[in-house]
Amino acid sequence: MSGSSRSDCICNEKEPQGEGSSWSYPEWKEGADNLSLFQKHGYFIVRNLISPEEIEGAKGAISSIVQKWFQQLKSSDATEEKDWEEIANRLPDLQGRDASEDDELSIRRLFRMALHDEFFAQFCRHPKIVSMVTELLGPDVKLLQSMSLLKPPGSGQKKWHQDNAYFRLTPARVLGVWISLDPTDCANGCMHMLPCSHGSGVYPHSAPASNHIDYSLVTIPRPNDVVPVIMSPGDALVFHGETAHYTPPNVTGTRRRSIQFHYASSHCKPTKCPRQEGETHTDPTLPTDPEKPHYFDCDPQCNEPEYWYYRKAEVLVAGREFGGDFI
Ligand SMILES: O=C(O)CCC(=O)C(=O)O
Repeated sequence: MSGSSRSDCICNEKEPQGEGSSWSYPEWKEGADNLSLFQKHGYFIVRNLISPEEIEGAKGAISSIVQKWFQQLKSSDATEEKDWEEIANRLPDLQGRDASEDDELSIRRLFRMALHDEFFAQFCRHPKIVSMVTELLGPDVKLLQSMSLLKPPGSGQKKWHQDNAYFRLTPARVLGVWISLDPTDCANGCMHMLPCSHGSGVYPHSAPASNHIDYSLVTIPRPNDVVPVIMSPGDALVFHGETAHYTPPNVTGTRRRSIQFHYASSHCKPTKCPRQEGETHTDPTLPTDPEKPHYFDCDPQCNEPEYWYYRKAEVLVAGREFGGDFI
């Protein structure tokens, strides 16, 4: 794809593969037993889930959210802290730069677009996606979270993690639908999966003291076990909420844009902090690191407001609401 160095990637992929990727993945097929495929591997690929027009629509909607956000930021006393939860997360290392250089290149993520943008409010109910997620999760499904991951040139890795370390839903009937808007490979930070890592619960995660909810796996997978998922625009990666994944830094000169929707069964419940229940699941044999005190399963601070942020559903997309669920 780019011919650039990709030495930052932890998998064993030696050469950029681009269009001619030799990797094969479990793949969704109309009318096949996709539920068994998902249950076995913890993820699958859907080729051409969305059309070229829908890809352009999504890119346009992202640009318009970014422009609106910067206008608001420039014309009011809004601060990044204030807006972070609802709109965007700027690249920390680009924060000092003048946003007018290129607003979109300074944005790493957009959050909760389905709540404040009409295009994404419709898009999360895309009939093909709803049909697929109800096949996997059952008839009652909520959109838990919408995100755009813009991965600009120079942006860093997203460390290994399981999404249910953030959501903490039980049962773990939760999945991500990650749709590429640009070609993705190891050089620009494609998704990397640890196949079959779902089904045994959430493994121990830790977080840096500077960002106590930026959870990542304590034990990093071995490179030989890791699968880089090389995708074309419009392809989707559907993965279980407990399937461990990571993206390496983007070492190319161009963005790697994607949109990601997390869906969960309306029957899921948020788990409490195990400490509140008098339980501790953290492996007692792990060394305690004063720089990383916030083990997922044994958080001394609890930090409940942040945890709840990741468990607040955005939209009911199919079936019924349930009282006392994860909203
Ligand atoms: O797209 C990325 O770079 C990472 C996405 C991801 O793993 C996440 O948001 O949980």
